[in-house]
Amino acid sequence: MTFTKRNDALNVNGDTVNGVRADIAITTHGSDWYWAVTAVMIVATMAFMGLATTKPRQHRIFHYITASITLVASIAYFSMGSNLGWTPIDVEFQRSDHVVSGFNREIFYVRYIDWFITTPLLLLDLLLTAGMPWPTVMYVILIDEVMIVTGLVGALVSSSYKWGYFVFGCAALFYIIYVLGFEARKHANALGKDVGQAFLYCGALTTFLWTLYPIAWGVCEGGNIISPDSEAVFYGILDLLAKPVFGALLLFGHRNIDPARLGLHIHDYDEKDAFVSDKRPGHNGVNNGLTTGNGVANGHNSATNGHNGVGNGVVSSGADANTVPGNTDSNTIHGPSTTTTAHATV
Ligand code: RET
Repeated sequence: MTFTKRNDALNVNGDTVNGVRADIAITTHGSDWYWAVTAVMIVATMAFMGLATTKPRQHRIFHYITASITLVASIAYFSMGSNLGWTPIDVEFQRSDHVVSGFNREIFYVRYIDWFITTPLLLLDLLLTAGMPWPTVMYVILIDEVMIVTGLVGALVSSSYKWGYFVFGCAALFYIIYVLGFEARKHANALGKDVGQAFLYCGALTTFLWTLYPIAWGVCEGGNIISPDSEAVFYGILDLLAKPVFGALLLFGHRNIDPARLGLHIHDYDEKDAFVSDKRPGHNGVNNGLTTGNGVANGHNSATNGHNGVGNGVVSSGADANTVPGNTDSNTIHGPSTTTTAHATV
């Protein structure tokens, strides 16, 4: 039996969509490359999930977020490798260079669906690492969604008005970079040297890579300067660095950081319910699970106070805290004085 190497995607899923043929489209080389990236994304997802199983459940939050990012990307790249998830759009600039000559260009909208899901997760990875307060996390994510949607709409517009959307998207990116570079960096440093360093590496990589995306957009969907095959390579390399490489770096940075230090107090079934522990003091679990969910806001307290530990914020951040009197020893709360105050306040 002989095996022949064959990528049939372009034959099966042709270059005509809704009756319109895209004359500026990927070739089998582009499709092959997309398949290769799909494979890397799948392997990365399995690796991140495998690593997660080596940790107690309470310590897996960053593994889950990071694995979700590469999982979603695997499906987007599967679509693009299959020559699916695109629509033909009239180009604003008709070029004479044969690789980009024609009237319609394949615009892979599936890319933006991927980014719409994964860029908030990437930001969540970073902003949770920095222990940012949840309103900031939510707002930065909203601005990120604005950036992705403006990129998508701009890519689908044929006229020069596409650049209006592009400008909105770039403004959104500036804001995100500002928050990462200034506010979140300060927060991360306040949480300890190791947290500050993990954030610095991942934040710097993100800032650098994310500024290259609008450049790719400008020469692909925007300006129709480079071919769809080159587009595949340009965005593909960026996505590989921004997802699996970023993810590996982030998880490595987190290897010795307990999420509780970031205000992410998460409890598992083997820890006693804090309601029960309220009645039987001294029997609750390590993390007093009740504090779950207050995580992001907690980080805020600690970082702004400067001198308090992260965990302090937890007990002051909600009614939950009042169910754990007398259990301060088994809490992950650092800094007894604040703990006492917090109990008094709820
Ligand atoms: C667009 C065009 C509009 C202007 C700007 C853009 C930026 C996109 C970015 C995308 C990041 C994607 C990532 C994917 C992960 O794998 C939408 C291209 C500024 C920054 C990190």
